[in-house]
Amino acid sequence: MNNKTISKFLSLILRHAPETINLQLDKNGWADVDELLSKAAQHKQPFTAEELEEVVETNDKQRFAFNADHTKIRASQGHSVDINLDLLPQQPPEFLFHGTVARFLDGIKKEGLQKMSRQHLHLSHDRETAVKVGSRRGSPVILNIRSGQMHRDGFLFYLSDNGVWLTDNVPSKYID
Ligand code: HQG
Repeated sequence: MNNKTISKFLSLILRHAPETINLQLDKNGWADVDELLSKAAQHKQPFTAEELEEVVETNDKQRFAFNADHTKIRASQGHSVDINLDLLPQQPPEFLFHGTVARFLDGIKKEGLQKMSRQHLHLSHDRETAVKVGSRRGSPVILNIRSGQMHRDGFLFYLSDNGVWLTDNVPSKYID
């Protein structure tokens, strides 16, 4: 397997479907490295510890991370499986942005922004990124979130390793 194939395989196993090779992730998303190597080989996807080290080190988006002694590995974000990344709460900027589309605005006005099927609600630090997120669904509508005020009011914010701001929900009174 070349580096790209290994990286794609790791995304599948560590973010979405560890059961494909009968692997268990712990509650924080970590997999045992020896178990990953042996189960991948059993399922005809063999790669060595050295190749794994190289993929983690050279990955363009730094998608994966080892623990301190390199006995465990996990994806840094992007999970569909229910794990807790254990990120520490951070102070957000005064304003964050959320890109959505007009057909969701009634619901958002009524219930605020909800995380829907994901583990967190995703917010962007700049308008440009929010425009890209909203454009996935049609003509983008950009909402300004008063994240500084939310933080002062006790709401928790987290910053993913790839720069996405995460929170649980945004009540409509904080949306401009
Ligand atoms: C909307 C991609 C009605 C919300 C992107 C959004 C992002 C409501 C949709 C990441 C609502 C949920 C996340 C309410 C929220 N009533 N609609 N009360 N509250 N909504 O995909 O933010 O490629 O779960 O506005 O780049 O669009 O996957 O969230 O439109 O960072 O890595 O419900 O996904 O990254 O949709 O996208 P999503 P999102 P990846």
